[in-house]
Amino acid sequence: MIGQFITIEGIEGAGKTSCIGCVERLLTRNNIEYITTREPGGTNLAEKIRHILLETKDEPPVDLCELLLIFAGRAQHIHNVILPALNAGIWVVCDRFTDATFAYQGGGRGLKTELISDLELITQKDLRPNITFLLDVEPELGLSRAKKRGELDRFEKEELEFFKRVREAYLDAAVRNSERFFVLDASESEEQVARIIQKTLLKKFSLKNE
Ligand code: Z5A
Repeated sequence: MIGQFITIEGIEGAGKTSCIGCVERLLTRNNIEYITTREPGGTNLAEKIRHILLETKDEPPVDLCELLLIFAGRAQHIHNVILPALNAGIWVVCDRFTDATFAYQGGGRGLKTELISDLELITQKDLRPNITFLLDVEPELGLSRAKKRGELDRFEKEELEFFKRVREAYLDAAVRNSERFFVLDASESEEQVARIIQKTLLKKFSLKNE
């Protein structure tokens, strides 16, 4: 595997979208071939699963069904998009990956970590991100940013306590996987967050900033 696998994580409204833009600009300046993708989603089939997951009007999936749908989409995404890119030397920038499952389905929903770890191993084997940016923000602030965008999806309608558990699970994961996690204070300005991300990538991958 030659390409690098970069993931961006955080609760709603943490600022993942602008963070991805700053990663893309740095890779472009360094003439690095990359793709940007997201989870849930990333392929036609996985985007259909995403729609089911975020849908609010239809029958809501029970927690185990939600978890299995997420890994079903992930299997498709890894096989059809992520691994072919990495194996071809193309970098992959992914808006959320399995750390989100540990945070939302583990921390938020309360599903067992061992169950998620087993599915992770079955679905990914040894595939893990090379670097993960966790945009950490108080749920109150993140949700207030997200709410300004209009209609809320099924996750965004959860109680504040749910997002507090998600945040704690993310921070725990960052401690357990400190070799690849970079935690950023996402209550800072978008410019400041972008500066730190670029600085981290420049150092980790010996890139140029010109
Ligand atoms: N999910 C799951 O449960 N399990 C899994 O395994 C996976 C996902 C992979 C969809 O994800 C849902 O799937 C997600 C968890 C679940 N829950 N929800 N909802 P998603 O990533 O597609 O959706 P999202 O989390 O809702 O994304 P988001 O709200 O778009 O977050 P964001 O990308 O971090 O926010 P943003 O669009 O960059 O920023 C939101 C607004 O805040 C925007 O107006 C910005 O201009 C503003 N903003 C951003 N940063 C700043 C700063 N620093 N200062 C001021 N204003 C800012």
